[in-house]
Amino acid sequence: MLVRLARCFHKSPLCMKLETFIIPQPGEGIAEVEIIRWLVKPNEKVKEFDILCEARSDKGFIEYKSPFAGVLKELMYKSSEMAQIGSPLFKIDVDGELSSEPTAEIKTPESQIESEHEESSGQYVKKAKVLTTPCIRGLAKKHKLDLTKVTPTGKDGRILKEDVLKIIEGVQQPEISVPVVDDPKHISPPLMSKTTSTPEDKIVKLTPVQRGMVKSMTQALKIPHLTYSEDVHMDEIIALRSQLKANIKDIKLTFMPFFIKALSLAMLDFPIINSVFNENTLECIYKASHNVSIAMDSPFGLIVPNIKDVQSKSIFEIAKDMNRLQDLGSKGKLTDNDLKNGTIALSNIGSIGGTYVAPVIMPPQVFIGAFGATRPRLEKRGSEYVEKQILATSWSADHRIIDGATTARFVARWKALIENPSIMLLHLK
Ligand code: CAO
Repeated sequence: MLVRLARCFHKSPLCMKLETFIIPQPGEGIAEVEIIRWLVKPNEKVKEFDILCEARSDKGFIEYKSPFAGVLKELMYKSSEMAQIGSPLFKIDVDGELSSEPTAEIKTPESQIESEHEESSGQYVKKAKVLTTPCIRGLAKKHKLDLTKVTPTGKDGRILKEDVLKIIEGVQQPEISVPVVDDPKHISPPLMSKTTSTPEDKIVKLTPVQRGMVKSMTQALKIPHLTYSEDVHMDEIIALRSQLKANIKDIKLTFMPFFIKALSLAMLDFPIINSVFNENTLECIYKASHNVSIAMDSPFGLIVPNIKDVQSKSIFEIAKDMNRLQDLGSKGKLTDNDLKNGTIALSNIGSIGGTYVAPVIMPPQVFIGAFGATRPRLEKRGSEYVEKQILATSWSADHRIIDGATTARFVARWKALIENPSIMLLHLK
């Protein structure tokens, strides 16, 4: 990159006025961001305020816009690289005309993707596609390293320089990568390594989302948790959801919007459940807004955006918000606003499996609920056994300010709403 820039200056020192974009501080305590992707290639014209780059920090999604009009000349980071706050992100020639040089001279990380070929008995045999840059290919060639044996850690399976260096420097052995398991119930036969070498440990850098989790979970487990479990009959709400689902289009209506609305209604009589606790001032703030944080499993790890003002929303509005947050979460596009100011949390692991869990509170919140799978159970009614659908629920309260009796009463109120969903109708506005 630097060599290329020097060349441009050398060729035409007077025709280029380069302006450098420095990565601004997106929020307190953030030292770096992960570059998701570039939307513009070098040597393309850009206008002021064009979005050039998407990135994310542990606090959310960020778009970097161009403060200048001109020609984009240099990208300082590739997709999936970690970029330091305060370092240059890109350079723009603000007097720039499009270069007459072949664009191949200035390549984006995307345009550097090639497939790997191997010469064998005078023939070209196409091998598995390897995503990386020519520079890294050169490095691998120099060290006689087969790139198909390198475990990629970059975006979309791209091989980064450090992946190659780890092997060259002997930190890591070339290995066969194991595919990610999407369906936990599907068990593939084990991949047998052809080599006899002993397996090596692998050093994996945490993503911004995982780094956020390190901080928040360490903080959270300083809180004395009171964990409480209860079984809830789902038959009524299953029937109601089927009825409503048959009559609505364009919204995915799962059980979560009912759980969330019932939580909000139950909290009207238990305001301490929707409070935040300041241990320094020994004050509890009963929050007026019910901003319900939802633990979501995303391709980037655990994310916890919140649905704002649930107390004034219908079940359909909550479902719409859930759909929006799930969509943004799956693309890594949640904003700081989606993630901050939650007042209570829910986690539903039920679509994956499980019964009871010990959910971890997200301070300064003081309460969290978690749901396992709904499963059938035979129950005695008179002289007969009937099948009932049972949801296993677990709740954790900050035991410094909430006692077991309050927790039990609150959960009983929530359970009554789920088991008799028509009561929720009384609260419709
Ligand atoms: N019981 C019965 N059915 C359930 C269920 C449960 N507990 N949970 C989900 N389902 C059903 C849904 O109703 C849906 O069925 P339909 O296709 O018939 O509508 C299906 O399973 C898939 O649901 P979903 O998971 O896509 O949607 P959701 O609204 O139930 O949950 C979300 C949304 C974001 C909570 C969930 O997708 C998710 O990410 N869960 C994981 C949360 C997690 O990781 N928790 C751990 C936190 S600590 O690390």
